[in-house]
Amino acid sequence: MILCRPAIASGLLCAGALAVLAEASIEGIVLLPKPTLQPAQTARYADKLSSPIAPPSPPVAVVYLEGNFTSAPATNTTLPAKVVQKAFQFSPGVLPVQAGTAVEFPNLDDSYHNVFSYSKTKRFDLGRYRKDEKPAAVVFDKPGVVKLYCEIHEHMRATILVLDTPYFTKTDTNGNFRLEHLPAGKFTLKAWLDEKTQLERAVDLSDGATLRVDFAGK
Ligand SMILES: [Cu+2]
Repeated sequence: MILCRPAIASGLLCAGALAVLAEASIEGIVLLPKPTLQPAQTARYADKLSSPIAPPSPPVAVVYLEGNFTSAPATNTTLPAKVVQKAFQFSPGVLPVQAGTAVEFPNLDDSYHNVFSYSKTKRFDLGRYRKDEKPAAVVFDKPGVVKLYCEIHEHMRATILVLDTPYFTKTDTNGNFRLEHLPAGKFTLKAWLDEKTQLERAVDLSDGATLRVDFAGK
């Protein structure tokens, strides 16, 4: 406040800075499952591919805040809305998006891929496409789980988690997460590990404070 006093003209700027400082944050850790080895190398087509199959992405959790937000932003994440195909794997293995987000599926391999999903949340089939082709982005308009597959390479798996909230992030591979620029109030913090494992905790967020929440498992 003292810093703001000399320049009345910058009053708005100071108010903005204070509003940012007043936002709540949550940080913590989610106990993640051990990575399981997919038998991708034994896929019947493995020796016919132009390059080796990369290992699948290690497991991470999606952490998000749910509740009634009075003035929520369109989005609060820095994660790109993209699932690439690279070295015959999807990357990332899990992509959280807010409902209404358009996701691109670029092919970075020197082979065809064919991304599709039969999930109830979103059904689509991009058909076969190469590196230099650009299939249309898919808009995920309904919250839920969308499982991705490749019609050509059956070992390829990924999940898009469509969320009804702008406040979400992913843990790192050690389970650490940090959610920032959150509103104050009472909400539910959820951790999504897979379709069978979801954890949640009631949280009471205060302006300017960082809450510590650890999900130690079921
Ligand atoms: Cu493929």
